[in-house]
Amino acid sequence: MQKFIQLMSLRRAVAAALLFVFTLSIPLGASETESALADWQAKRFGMFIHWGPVSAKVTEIGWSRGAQVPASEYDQLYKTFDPVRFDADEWVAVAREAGMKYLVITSKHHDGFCLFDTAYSDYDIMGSPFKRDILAELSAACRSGGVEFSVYYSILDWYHPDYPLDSPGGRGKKAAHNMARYFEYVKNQTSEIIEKYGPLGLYWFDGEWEKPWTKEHGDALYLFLKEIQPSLVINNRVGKARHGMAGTSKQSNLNAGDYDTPEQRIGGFSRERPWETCMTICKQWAWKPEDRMKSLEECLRTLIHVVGGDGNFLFNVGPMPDGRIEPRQVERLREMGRWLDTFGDCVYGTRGGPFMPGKWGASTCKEEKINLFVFRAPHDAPLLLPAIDAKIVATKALTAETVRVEQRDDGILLDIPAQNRDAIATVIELTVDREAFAIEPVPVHRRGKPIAVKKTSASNVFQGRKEYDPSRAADDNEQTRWATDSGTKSAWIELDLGSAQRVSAAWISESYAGRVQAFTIDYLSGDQWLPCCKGTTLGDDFEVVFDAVNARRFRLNITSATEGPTIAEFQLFGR
Ligand code: H79
Repeated sequence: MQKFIQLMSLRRAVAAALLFVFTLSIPLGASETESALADWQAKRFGMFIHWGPVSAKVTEIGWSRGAQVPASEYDQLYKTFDPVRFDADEWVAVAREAGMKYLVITSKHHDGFCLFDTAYSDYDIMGSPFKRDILAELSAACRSGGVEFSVYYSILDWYHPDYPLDSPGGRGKKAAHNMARYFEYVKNQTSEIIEKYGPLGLYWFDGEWEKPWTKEHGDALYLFLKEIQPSLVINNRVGKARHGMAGTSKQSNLNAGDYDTPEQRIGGFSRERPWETCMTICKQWAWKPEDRMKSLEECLRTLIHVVGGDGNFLFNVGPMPDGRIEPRQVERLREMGRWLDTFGDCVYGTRGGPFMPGKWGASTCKEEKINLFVFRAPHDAPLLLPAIDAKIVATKALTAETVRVEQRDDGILLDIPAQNRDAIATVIELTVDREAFAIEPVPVHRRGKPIAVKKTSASNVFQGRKEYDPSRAADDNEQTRWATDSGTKSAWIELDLGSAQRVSAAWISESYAGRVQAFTIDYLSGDQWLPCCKGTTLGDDFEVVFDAVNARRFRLNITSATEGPTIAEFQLFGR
């Protein structure tokens, strides 16, 4: 025991020394990490796979334990898990056909079940009737199929007796737990995975937010794994620095892994810190029959928006209990791949910008080329992109035949005739007179800048929470929103411009498109609210031009909604 303690403290001292070196001078393996990060960023598009015995219950992986499925039943599911149609080469072929360059599979999700043959637990695939090591077969298939193999690992573990929290969802507590011993289990398994199936591209951690995991655990695990494989790329969920589902990292915490992880949402434009949006192709992470599947337009525009924001896109499928990826999902992925066959050069190995992504579209760049992906131009006018500090020397329309591009002092005018607008994205290549990545990134307003707002107010704010207050609809950021309490059927949001201004157009983006059923845009004249526009549905891209009014206060007055309305942007324009 004495020896054990000495050993532990020695280890801790070494870890502390390493941590000191890591945080205050040259990061451990900095060059390997940097080049591995750059290689991974160039891949841009990957496949996420959430799978396990729970697929038989068609409920959500990890979270349904102790909720929709009693824990005692959940924990026995592996005894009948027999995915006889599992074919690793087939999965890898689907990823490749989709244009995905890497793959991340759940080695162990929150439910604790191990999809691989582990020496440290019997709750694994070798205890199932299937008895085939999924990770061994998949990593081999990836290597021969030219797709980089990576692993997801849940830090929290509702099943393991040493991990303090239990299902449902961590609300239960285990009687006899031992976090120090559990930490050894994590180290044993994560190193076992590298040794057996590595080298890995990424270590994709998750479930770090619960109390038992500390920043110290995160730092120690990060250093431990980088020592085994210096080229590993580790996500920010190894530590305690993540801002919830937004996935960004708190700046105060030096060791926040190598990149940020927005979940089920598109991350904000960022070139400073690598990031990756993870998102499901349907609603669940695990398979569910007839789960609503995203349209091809949604899938591709999400990919384009992410890449245009300089992020990677990790797109999830949950294979079925028989081992196959659902055929309609395979078909959707192949459709994405066919688009990428044509436009892959504008995606892989590019960086986001210089025109920041939004409802209008997105842009990527490489060497002297800028690729524009236009989703929507104004209905009644050419699209005006802001001015950039470079001269356009050539333009080439990659989808439409005729697109007029005119570089003026106030910006770049793109005239895309209606019949030449592509259903997914009109792609236009600009060649500039310098390295495109060096051009300062600029936000895009299809009609020029909206009128500045001095103050906002609203009839209702979702749970009174600051992150949903009305200013979020006037911050020129489509990622944030004003929200109202669930069950709200009518509501208003007001923009106070500080002084009377000429207003003749508005742009509104509803976050959950389809809730608003009737509305007016009103302005205050004396002590009377008068309408300047009336309408029924809004959707995520409502644009209106009306007879100009001079006023200081404007309201979007929603008179009928199916559910609490929520608005990403409410912008006013003077021309
Ligand atoms: O594996 C998939 C999901 O099962 C898993 N992450 C993806 C990749 C997932 N775990 N939790 N969640 C999804 C949602 C949990 C959200 C919350 Fe929280 C946990 C809310 C409060 C605690 C995350 C951590 C957001 C704030 C803190």
